[in-house]
Amino acid sequence: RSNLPVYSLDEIAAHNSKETGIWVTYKEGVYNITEFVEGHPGGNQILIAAGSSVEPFWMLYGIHENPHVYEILESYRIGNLKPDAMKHITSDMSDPYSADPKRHIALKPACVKPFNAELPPELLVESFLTPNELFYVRNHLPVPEINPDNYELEIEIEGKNKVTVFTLDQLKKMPKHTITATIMCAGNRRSEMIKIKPVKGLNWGAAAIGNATWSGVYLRDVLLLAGMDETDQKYKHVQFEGYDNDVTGKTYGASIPIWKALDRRGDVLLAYEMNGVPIPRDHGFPVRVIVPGIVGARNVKWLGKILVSENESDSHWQQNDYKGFSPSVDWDTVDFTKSPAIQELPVISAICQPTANGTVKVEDGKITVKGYAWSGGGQKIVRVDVTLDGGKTWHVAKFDHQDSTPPPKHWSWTLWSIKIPVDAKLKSVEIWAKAVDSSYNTQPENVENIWNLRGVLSNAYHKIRVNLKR
Ligand code: MTE
Ligand code: MO
Repeated sequence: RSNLPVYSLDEIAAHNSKETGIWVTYKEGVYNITEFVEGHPGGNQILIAAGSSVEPFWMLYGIHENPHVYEILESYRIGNLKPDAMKHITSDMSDPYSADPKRHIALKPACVKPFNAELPPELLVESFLTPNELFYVRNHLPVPEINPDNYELEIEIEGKNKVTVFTLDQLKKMPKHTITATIMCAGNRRSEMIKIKPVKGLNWGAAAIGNATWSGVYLRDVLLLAGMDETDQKYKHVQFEGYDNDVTGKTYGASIPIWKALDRRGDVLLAYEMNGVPIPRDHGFPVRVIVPGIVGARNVKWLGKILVSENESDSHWQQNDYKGFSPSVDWDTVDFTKSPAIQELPVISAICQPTANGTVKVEDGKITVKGYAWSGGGQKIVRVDVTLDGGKTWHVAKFDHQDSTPPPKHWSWTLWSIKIPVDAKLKSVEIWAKAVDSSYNTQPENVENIWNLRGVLSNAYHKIRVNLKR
């Protein structure tokens, strides 16, 4: 095998159709699977990896965990991935994004610089844990380059003239904890609000969300080590700053309330692993904050500094963004000082299979509907209701995957599915879904009445129309 040719990621990416030939990678192998595609038991699904790595899909579809599958793939080997192919080259000094990492082709960008991308929703619900390469990315700035050997985390407690510095090694020597938590962007499902009236923000579909295991040290432990007195009532917030910055040197920042940071049940982590491996660059390498139950924006990546303070972060993203408003507030009347920063997110669900305006097969008079549901603040999903007739008849979905942690520490999403009978005469149908959480909070019926100028908190009943195939 070592005498096979060597290919770069760009050469592989150029082989992504029947015309060019279909190449994929697995670990360091390069494979020409053009001939195999026709006979793939999973059908055309495999084309989503064309020109890219099949590895994350083998995680999604567990059926591949079989030596026989690997043998089949190996028979199509044509070469090897160029050593260091995954390392980028910083060549273009005029482009601050030239050092950004390579991304998987299946992530569909809403914006490239900065990089923001989500997975097609039908893939999202194939696995309880979202593979790292397929986890949505929401960057406001270029991805910083951090050498883990020189990494430093500064901790300051306001009013004490002392800054404590932790290296990555020091963090790794502290007790390690692992949690499973869903992270969701406040703008998830914004595209439905955009249809009502334009909003400011990226056009996210329903996949700006993912679920992963995160390992690291408790923020609480680190703060206490740094000399924080937890009985001191003066402090109200914990501020975070990332190593990512704009041309003026301004860094990304956010804060969370102090009770969340200090609460033993809060599970706030300074994480250095995602799904058992070092956090990938796009998701905050080498250390990010994981604030389970709380909006994505506070889960600061590339963590550089922590400040325990009387005040919230004064960053743009804490003060003038990621806040909710009444539907009639517009850009002339909006006053950002009047709304609190979003922290815990409300209950949400989404239909992922079938997809909006797609086609679904009727089998034995029924269609299968699949999706996710999740609620912020550690609430657990207790029910998902689905209707095909505008709410005249509701069907209760079954949970395909839910972890057993009780509220208020239930950080993961719930994957659900249901088979529902359809009227034999119908050619298309509108599917609605809504979830109920352990506080018996449920989703609002209409997106119109929760519309807001930033397009955040878009958690109305998910309503999609699909065509029926018999
Ligand atoms: N942290 C830093 N340093 N810079 C950022 O741009 N984006 C935030 C948050 N943390 C961001 C950040 C937002 S808005 C979201 S939704 C999540 O990271 C996205 O995390 P992900 O890219 O790992 O999915
Ligand atoms: Mo976000």
